[in-house]
Amino acid sequence: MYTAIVGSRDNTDSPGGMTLNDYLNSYYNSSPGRVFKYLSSSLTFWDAEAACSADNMKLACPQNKLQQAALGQMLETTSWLGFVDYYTDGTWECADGTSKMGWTNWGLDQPDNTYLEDLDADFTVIVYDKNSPNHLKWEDTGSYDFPQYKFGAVCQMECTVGDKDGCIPDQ
Ligand SMILES: [Ca+2]
Ligand SMILES: [Ca+2]
Repeated sequence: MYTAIVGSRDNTDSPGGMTLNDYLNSYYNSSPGRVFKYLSSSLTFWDAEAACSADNMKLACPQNKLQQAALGQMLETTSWLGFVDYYTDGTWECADGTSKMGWTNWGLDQPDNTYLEDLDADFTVIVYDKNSPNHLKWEDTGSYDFPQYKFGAVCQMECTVGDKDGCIPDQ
């Protein structure tokens, strides 16, 4: 699926004698990236973290539109992502400590920091609901202290593009 996205780029000449496609491929092939895996089970945030860990993965923190598009092709249910703001309310970062939230894909009126009326929302899901304006967008939900919501999960593993199938560049 990813190959098709890259393959659709223009194949015009670029300086240095390489085609643009060759240049992009050589660049991507040494780039850090992420490979993703979708878990359809109904899990609390903590159980989702544990399920990813069992596969030597972490909850996913997509960094750009390419990675987001890959998630969109995998999902069948609303799913936990790895973005949390339980360290500092309003400051979103990846729960594994490796990356901040740079590029964002928040849904309409999100994040609204609301969970069960009076609790801060500490976690993030990617919505899967074709009837919602937030379909495949992010929402904040769930609480560090009072976990009860259950969703699917998206796990990620760091990788080098070119070394692993399905490895999507972070840039
Ligand atoms: Ca919050
Ligand atoms: Ca929310």
